[in-house]
Amino acid sequence: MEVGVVGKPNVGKSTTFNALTLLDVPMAPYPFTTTTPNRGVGAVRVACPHAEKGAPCDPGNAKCLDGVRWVPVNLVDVPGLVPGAHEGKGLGHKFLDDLRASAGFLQVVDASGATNPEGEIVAPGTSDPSEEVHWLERELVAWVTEILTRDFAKTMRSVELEGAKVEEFLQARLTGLSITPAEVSAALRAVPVDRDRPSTWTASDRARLSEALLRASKPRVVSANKCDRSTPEAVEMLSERSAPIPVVPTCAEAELTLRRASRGNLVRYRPGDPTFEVAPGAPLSDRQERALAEVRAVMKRWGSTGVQAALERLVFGELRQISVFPVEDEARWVDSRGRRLPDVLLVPAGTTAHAMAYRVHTDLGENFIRAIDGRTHRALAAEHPLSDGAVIRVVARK
Ligand SMILES: Nc1nc2c(ncn2[C@@H]2O[C@H](COP(=O)(O)OP(=O)(O)OP(=O)(O)O)[C@@H](O)[C@H]2O)c(=O)[nH]1
Ligand SMILES: [Mg+2]
Repeated sequence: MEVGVVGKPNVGKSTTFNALTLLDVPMAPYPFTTTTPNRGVGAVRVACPHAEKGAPCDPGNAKCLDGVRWVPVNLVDVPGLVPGAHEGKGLGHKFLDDLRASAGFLQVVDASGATNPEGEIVAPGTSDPSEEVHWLERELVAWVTEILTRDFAKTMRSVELEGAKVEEFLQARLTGLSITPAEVSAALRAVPVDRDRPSTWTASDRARLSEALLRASKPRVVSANKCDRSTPEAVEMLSERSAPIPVVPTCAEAELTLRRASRGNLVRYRPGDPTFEVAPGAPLSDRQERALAEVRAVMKRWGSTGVQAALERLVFGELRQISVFPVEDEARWVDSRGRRLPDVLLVPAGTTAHAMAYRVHTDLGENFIRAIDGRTHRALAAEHPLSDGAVIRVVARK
């Protein structure tokens, strides 16, 4: 799974990305610090069921800390977008193509209102961050529209002449954007267009279709960043004005400070925790002490730094991912090499046993006979939807 970190310049996208990945890409208090996309790996938390077996797990793809598995999620940090990017403003929107594979977006905004639409610093409270949420939508719609309608009139005339289905044509064109055939069909149902005569679709028909596609297939969560310089009232107003897009207050700078200090063994902190502890005897400089005191104040005020929560809100809340643990022995929950609960998969809620088998391996999907629930030891039919945290053995033809 991949998540794109997007937004206008200078809001803290790279700081968020660095905090989530512990990489070290450039961050600076001016616009267009990032000029090419950065890629890295963050993680989301799911409960590890190893305690139910009274024995430790042997993680392969997701480390386990105190019963919590950290499941990798790919992240892309792109250059800042400005209003009019689709017409070439700022750095334009070419790099949006680097977000094709993203399942959803974490939009970072400046909740302190201290950067203008171009990312230049202005007096706090001058800029309304909800405007960023709305114009980013327009830029994203313009991006999808452009992909959707490349050579549209010509292509659509030939689709009509050949008597082909517009639905299939659009599905083929949009798979590159990680939009599923089902999402294309749903968007075509939601927007009243004449499916038999796509060459007659107006520009506004196409834009409405793009908007429906985007809403259904690329959900967004807003990270109300720089909350250390904002107020609960301002974040509340942003939430109201951004609805139905969820808003999570964040302080990326604090999260980055904590993750780095934790890596250096100066503090004990697990991302997402409401607080942290200074490690006994940690050799903190005065500067570090002051920085940590500020972080503590932010966490006290907002409950946590919010960064891990924002990512998880997107992955679990908006993208509706659940965890499943494939095993090869349903009694001991081990794989063929005796490793207990080696892997965790994130799959969309509603994923069937058969679809999960395909996710593990194409062969397993093709030769699927049935699945076995590791808790009840009951057989599950191919179309059985899996529950969150399920431990599953797939029985396949050899
Ligand atoms: N006060 C405060 N400043 C922050 C926070 N997060 C980031 N910043 C600062 O905001 C500035 C911009 O951060 P970046 O991460 O470079 O922003 P960006 O969105 O990647 O910017 P571009 O790459 O130019 O689009 C830097 O000076 C950061 O230190 C935060 O939570 N609070
Ligand atoms: Mg950046």
